[in-house]
Amino acid sequence: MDVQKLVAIKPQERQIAWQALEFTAFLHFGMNTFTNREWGTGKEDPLLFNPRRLDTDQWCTAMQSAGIKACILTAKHHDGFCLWDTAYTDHSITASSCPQDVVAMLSASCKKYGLKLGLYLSPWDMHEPSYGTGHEYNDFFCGQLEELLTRYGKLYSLWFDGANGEGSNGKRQTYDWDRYYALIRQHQPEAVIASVGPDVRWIGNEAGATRPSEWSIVPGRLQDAHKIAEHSQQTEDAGFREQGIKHQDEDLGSRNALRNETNLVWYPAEVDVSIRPGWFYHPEEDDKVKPLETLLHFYKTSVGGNAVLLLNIPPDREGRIHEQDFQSLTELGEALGSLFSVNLLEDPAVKAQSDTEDPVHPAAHLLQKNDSYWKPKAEQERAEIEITLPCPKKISHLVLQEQIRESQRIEAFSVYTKMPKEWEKIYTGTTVGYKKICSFTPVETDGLRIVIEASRVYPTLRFVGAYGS
Ligand code: FUL
Repeated sequence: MDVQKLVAIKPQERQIAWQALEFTAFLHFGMNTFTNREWGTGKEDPLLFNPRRLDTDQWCTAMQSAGIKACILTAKHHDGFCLWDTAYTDHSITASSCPQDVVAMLSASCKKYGLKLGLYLSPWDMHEPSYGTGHEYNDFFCGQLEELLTRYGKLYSLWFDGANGEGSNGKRQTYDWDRYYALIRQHQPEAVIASVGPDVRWIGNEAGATRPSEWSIVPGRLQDAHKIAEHSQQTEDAGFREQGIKHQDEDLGSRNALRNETNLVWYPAEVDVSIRPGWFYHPEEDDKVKPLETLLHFYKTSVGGNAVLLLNIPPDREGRIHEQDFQSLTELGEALGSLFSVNLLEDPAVKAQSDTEDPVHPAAHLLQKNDSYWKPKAEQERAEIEITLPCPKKISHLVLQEQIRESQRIEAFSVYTKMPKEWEKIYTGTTVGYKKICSFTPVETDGLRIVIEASRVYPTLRFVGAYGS
């Protein structure tokens, strides 16, 4: 494998902007909320949709309490019921007991609260009679997509899931993915197309698990829509979510895994996982909202494991985020705030130096929170950085970020702390990518050494932060 070819693969601007959001939310809301199901039938009476206290501002406050920066709403799930006033079907909020355009309401709330909005539009549609006809359904789907792309302002993500229970009703639809993608590029060129799409890779499970070495440079064949669908949820049964974990073990991007691949792409991972057992709200799950430790673990392994976290928070039958979920989110926001708000290296007296630094990209750059970065002056796969603090501090987390504009390069690294007499290794890791959060037993020290043991051509680092607990 020509390693120069690997580092020539770089992200698109829209992928960089998406990755920087770090922590995002999924909002599964729709007919299933009122029928207590995960997958509907498409035959539901629209009048069943009846949120009496619908409050999308409250959704935004709940999300912000956890530090979430963007959200994706299920504008249409598999049952075909639409949360906006669409001209293409009567099966929508317009015929429901609450004829308010939920997409419009959420779009206004997101603007007010400074959150970005994305939309989930299920290709599989159990209600629409033209489903399974090929061209006719593709026209219908593109019509709906175009409404969403043109009416609700700027969208950051269009999310297509791969699920289908096709065969159960004898209908099989050939999706015109290229046409859907072209429509999105035409109307919302800055939005990413996620899951069954070319910009954002579904992590491959719904259990919140990230690979220990998550690569954003992977074989292009992973973008194949049919393959993604094969691995996706095949039945309504939520048990899938726990079983899906095995998919996480695959090595997608090491030099060895890529050695025979000819087509490589930048295809970063997104971790979609629910705060509750189901994707939709079920009253019997009120006492099964995931506790703080689980949510913190998801955050550290996904945001801190070169992925974006897409945490599902399903609004309830009132049309609000249930207090149980709200409380978990608030606790998470507080915990993240107390863990990561004070960077112990953000002090003019802290010094960073490296063995062989490029004068244009000195080690001092990695103490700054901007786009500048450090790299060695020559092509060298191994390099060291030493950071000196003016006095000992208690450190429990180290955050490393590569400059992903220059590709993903680091393959192995170790962190050492300066003990009174010698250096002691406290952490070993593999990939870094957009962000790596290293957690370890708190240690008191005034010196840190980051040793990049292996990288592709040469490493870069854009940011290093140290945090205490
Ligand atoms: C899956 C769907 O079948 C689930 O209902 C959920 O929307 C999940 C995010 O994607 O494919």
